[in-house]
Amino acid sequence: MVKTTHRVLSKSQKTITLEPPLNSSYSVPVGILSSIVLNDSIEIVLKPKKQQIKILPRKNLLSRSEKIEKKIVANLDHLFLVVTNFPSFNLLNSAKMAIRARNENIPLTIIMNKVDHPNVNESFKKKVKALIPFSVCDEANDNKKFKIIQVSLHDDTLIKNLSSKIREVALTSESSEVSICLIGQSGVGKSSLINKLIPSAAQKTEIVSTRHKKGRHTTRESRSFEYKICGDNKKRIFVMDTPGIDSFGLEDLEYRELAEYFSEWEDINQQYFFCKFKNCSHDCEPDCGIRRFLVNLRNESEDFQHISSRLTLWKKLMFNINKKSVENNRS
Ligand SMILES: Nc1nc2c(ncn2[C@@H]2O[C@H](COP(=O)(O)OP(=O)(O)O)[C@@H](O)[C@H]2O)c(=O)[nH]1
Ligand SMILES: [Mg+2]
Ligand SMILES: [Zn+2]
Repeated sequence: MVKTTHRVLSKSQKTITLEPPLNSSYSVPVGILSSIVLNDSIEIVLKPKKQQIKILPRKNLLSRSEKIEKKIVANLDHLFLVVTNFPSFNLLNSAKMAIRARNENIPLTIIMNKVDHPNVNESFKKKVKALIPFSVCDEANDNKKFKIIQVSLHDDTLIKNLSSKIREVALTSESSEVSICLIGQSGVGKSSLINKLIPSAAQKTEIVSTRHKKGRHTTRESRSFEYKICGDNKKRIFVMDTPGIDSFGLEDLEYRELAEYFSEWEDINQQYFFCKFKNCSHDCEPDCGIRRFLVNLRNESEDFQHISSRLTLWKKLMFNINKKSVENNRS
């Protein structure tokens, strides 16, 4: 009996590729293939006449929707949510991705791409800020936790912002193997950014697109690429490309999960004004601390704009949550 463990580097309809050995293609019975996701750790046990495949316990799992299970990737150390305004930005969907990451305890960084493009203007940048919790104490450390990194494929200095972030994630991680995944709407530039950072990834994309005679670089399958940083041979970094995610369900979102993403409400309640009602929706209830806090900020201030856009986003998301969970939380 031989027992080996492997990382899933890519997954298509019929096969997965694994490492080690690097990029070995592997045919897997359909039954188990559907449960395997990118970056899973799997164990293969070879017995004299048969083989057994087992998915090892996952650290976390990012999926599109809870109801119709659409798993994207597992075992992440960090998630890069790539956003841009060409194609146009979808705040609600992006927020849903951020919430899902938070639920799975995956640290998130927002990568604002295509800053060279005229659509990526100040008003768009303000919109994106709604994804970031308002920091009540506004300490430098707090901002670091949830940073927006501006990049452009066509600007090497800005690309460095991205590579330094990857480096930072890798070097601050305790594990020797670090997994980072790029997600976002299609066309935001995920594949282009990975190709830029990892030249061997670019080659693969080219081969695929020539074979299928397609001009577009459409990523249908999820893939993982090893990113080498100079001066460190001990850390292994895997950067993952995923197909564009244009809709992200959160049908089963619980009130508690939403409240965690909008942690500033609780901070404001504790430090400034109190909402009269527990689980206030900060919408039309009397004596709402958040609305009072907002009134106290000056209209034109950046904080005012930030809180207002967070509040608008919160209200939109409240429509999406499992109504029962609000009741449960109230009792
Ligand atoms: N202007 C501009 N275009 C970009 C940038 N990054 C990517 N693109 C273009 O955006 C299009 C979609 O990129 P792609 O990597 O396929 O997006 P994906 O669907 O997220 O993988 C391609 O035509 C890229 O050349 C950028 O920083 N600036
Ligand atoms: Mg792509
Ligand atoms: Zn309130």
